[in-house]
Amino acid sequence: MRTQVAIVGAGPSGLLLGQLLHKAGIDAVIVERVSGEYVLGRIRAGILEQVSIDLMDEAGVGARMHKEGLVHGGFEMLFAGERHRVDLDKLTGGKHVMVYGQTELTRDLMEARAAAGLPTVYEAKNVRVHDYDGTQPYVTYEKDGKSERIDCDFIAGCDGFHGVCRASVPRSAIKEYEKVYPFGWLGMLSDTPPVNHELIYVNSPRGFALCSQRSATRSRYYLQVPLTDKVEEWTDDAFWQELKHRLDDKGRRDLVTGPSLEKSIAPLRSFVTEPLRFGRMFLAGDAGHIVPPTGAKGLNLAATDVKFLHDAIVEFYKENSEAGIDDYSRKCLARIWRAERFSWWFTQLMHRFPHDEAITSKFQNAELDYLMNSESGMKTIAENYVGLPLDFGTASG
Ligand code: RFL
Ligand code: PHB
Repeated sequence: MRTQVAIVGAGPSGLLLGQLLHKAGIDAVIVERVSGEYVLGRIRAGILEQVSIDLMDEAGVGARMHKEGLVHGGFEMLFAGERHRVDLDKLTGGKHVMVYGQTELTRDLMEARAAAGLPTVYEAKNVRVHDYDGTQPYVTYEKDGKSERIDCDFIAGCDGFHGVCRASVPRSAIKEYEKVYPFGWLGMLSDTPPVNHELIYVNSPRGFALCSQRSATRSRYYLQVPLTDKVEEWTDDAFWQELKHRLDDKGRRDLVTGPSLEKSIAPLRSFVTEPLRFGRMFLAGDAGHIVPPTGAKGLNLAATDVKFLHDAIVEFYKENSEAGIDDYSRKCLARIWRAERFSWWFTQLMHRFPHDEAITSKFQNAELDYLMNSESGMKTIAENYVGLPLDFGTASG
């Protein structure tokens, strides 16, 4: 088989890239390790920044998102027993975010791809990338016991943190920066109305909690838990009890409990790979970087990588120029490091770390108190949360 771009991974990055390239008249084949149903079963992100909303529109798959997505012009921060609202709309001159689950976004992209008859190989085993240092890279895999090969001009590594693309790069050609946090997030999805019409980020003496949602009838909650906890040990009742402990009186009154649809524990990590381009192979999304989910940045960063990669590939084919390709890493990394910083900062501000001294939570509360009572402090949180502009700071490098 021959194509222009071989995309490894059919998560949000791979599917969005495939759709944008298709719109630009560029062929791509996607190879994915697991089944489509498995991909859709992963409950992950919930918050889209404007750049991601715009890209879904550009890819021609935004209709359901605009119908069902919930526009949020603010969120709440609960600490020292009190709530404070971050008015995104007012603090950023009218910007907002949208609650639309990663599952739904992925489904929209998958359906558009299937409707356009574009090739995706699901359950491809033993995927390998070859010769990306030259001009004739190729991807091999096994499917139904047969070995297959895709010849291409470019390889897009959209295969997530545990993917094969980054792992195939010689260690001498890559630098990885990593911080692993000493706790995880236990997430629970339930068909119950959300406790609040906006998200609530909670810093409590018992640890962080997040009250999020997917719709007016579906809630998504998270609890900070020790890494040693096992998800099977957390009954639904235990989850609701612990969430109530971490909420305020109003939250305890308003919380509607019910059976869980899904529960899982995710570790938290900050991770960045430099560079993101290796000859004719590019890393995009979680394949190149991970943020702790506190800042809701992972999916949005993936979407911006994909935008920059799409623009660079289009420039290559339509204008016969490699300038975009050459600049891919630099452009992505400038944005990535800003989001990494925000996500790390917001994580350390909102969580309880295992060996913290009593004074640390006092520092956290003092910082939160300062931020909530300062116009510039509030603006800092708001402008990072809605997402910094794509060209932020590029003039000065
Ligand atoms: P994905 O989604 O991991 O998809 C990669 C795909 O590649 C496949 N793959 C392979 N395919 C072929 N061959 C191989 N050898 C392969 N190895 C892997 C995998 O099966 C998979 O289908 O990466 P992608 O597309 O870059 O998307 C990134 C996002 O999934 C991720 O950044 C977000 O989910 C992060 N995230 C959040 N981001 C936000 O922007 N807002 C949020 O509110 C938000 N909340 C979250 C999150 C992540 C969470 N977890 C579970 C870490 C909440 C949580 C709890
Ligand atoms: C979610 O709804 O899954 C979600 C929302 C905000 C975050 C992280 C996760 O910061």
